[in-house]
Amino acid sequence: MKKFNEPIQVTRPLFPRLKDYVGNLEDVWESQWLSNGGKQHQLLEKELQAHMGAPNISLFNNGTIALLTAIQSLRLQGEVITTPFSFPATTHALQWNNITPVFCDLDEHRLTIDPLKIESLITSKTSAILGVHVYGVPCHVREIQQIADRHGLRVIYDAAHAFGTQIGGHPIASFGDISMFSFHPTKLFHTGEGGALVYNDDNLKQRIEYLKNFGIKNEEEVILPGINGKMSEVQASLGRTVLPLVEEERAKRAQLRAVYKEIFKLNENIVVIDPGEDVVNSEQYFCIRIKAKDNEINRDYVYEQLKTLNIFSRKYFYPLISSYPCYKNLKSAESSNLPVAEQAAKEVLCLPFYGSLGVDAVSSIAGEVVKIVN
Ligand code: T4K
Repeated sequence: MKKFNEPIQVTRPLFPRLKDYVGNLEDVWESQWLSNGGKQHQLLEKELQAHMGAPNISLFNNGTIALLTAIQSLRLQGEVITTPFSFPATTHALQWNNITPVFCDLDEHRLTIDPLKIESLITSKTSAILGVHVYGVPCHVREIQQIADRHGLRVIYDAAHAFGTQIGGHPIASFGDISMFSFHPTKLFHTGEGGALVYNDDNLKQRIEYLKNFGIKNEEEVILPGINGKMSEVQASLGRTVLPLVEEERAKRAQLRAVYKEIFKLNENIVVIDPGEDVVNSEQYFCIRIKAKDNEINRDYVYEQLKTLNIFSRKYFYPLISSYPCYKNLKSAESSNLPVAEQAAKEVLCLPFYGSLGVDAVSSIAGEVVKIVN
């Protein structure tokens, strides 16, 4: 076994050249304007709109506040059907809006919400479906929309991992009512911290813009109970320096994905989670499932063994959100209702995945994983 000299983390943010960022910051300093919809904010919004093929976009200070605002903007209430297999922010955003999350089990292959299990969870209180394109793998968007249309429900997607994902040539955010993107440093495209909502309905724009700015209409009128969701000029100008680097980074990651896949392809203990046919991959994470050979050689064993080699993989997303103390007493949180999610949470492992890691390091990490599981 070969130990890496330096710790290898699951991801590393894309860092533009400092002088390029400083160049953008000089404009900010000159403008003497640091927040509240300044020039950098306006420019980034336009650049992202073009890059993402977004009909409407609103920038935020992080993805979680963006999701809270999306839920407010659609006036959701009662119950929302969602996935237990995500980052805590997804469900917490419902709870902070006084909405009861109703956990739905997953599709075995995509690890996204299973459309065949949604309808039995709908009650007279259900107002929406909140799916997560986990690891950038798209939900079954067409089936979910059909269910929503049949029952008069809204659809929100947590697309935190799905910057650049496309289905059949359509940008991921063209599906559902609103999609939330995270621009945290661990994301392919980032603004240090940040996020965005992308949506088709032009009429939502004004309401979302009010909601993210305390509900202020003008100096004398506050018309909604809004929040502070504004992206600063410092964040926006960082985003403007990162954006031109994103496609090259995605291409490097695609190459690394191919290396991992080739090394794992004949191993029956390792299943690669892939986005499926006709999908452009966001290349946000590279995630596998470790099919335990016996009680000892399982995901946790692989995770620990990799650590001894200075390789820090992550168990995204273990534990399930439905097992958190704040949700575990909900009826839908019972393990017996979520067998696919329970099994996935025990098996998933995200391996180091970022462009500057390089092909040799990835070959070596993949080789070590194979040795551990064999
Ligand atoms: N929905 C979903 C599905 C999400 O995954 C997330 C966030 C959200 C909603 C909420 O969006 P935001 O409100 O965050 O915009 C990280 C991120 O903090 C979190 O944004 C992300 N999901 C989640 C999947 O990953 P942790 O607790 O794993 O972060 P941390 O600090 O352990 O970082 C992971 C690795 O990244 C480290 O091992 C090293 C590397 N790293 C991290 C940072 C921050 C760096 O190299 N440099 C850095 O600056 O949550």
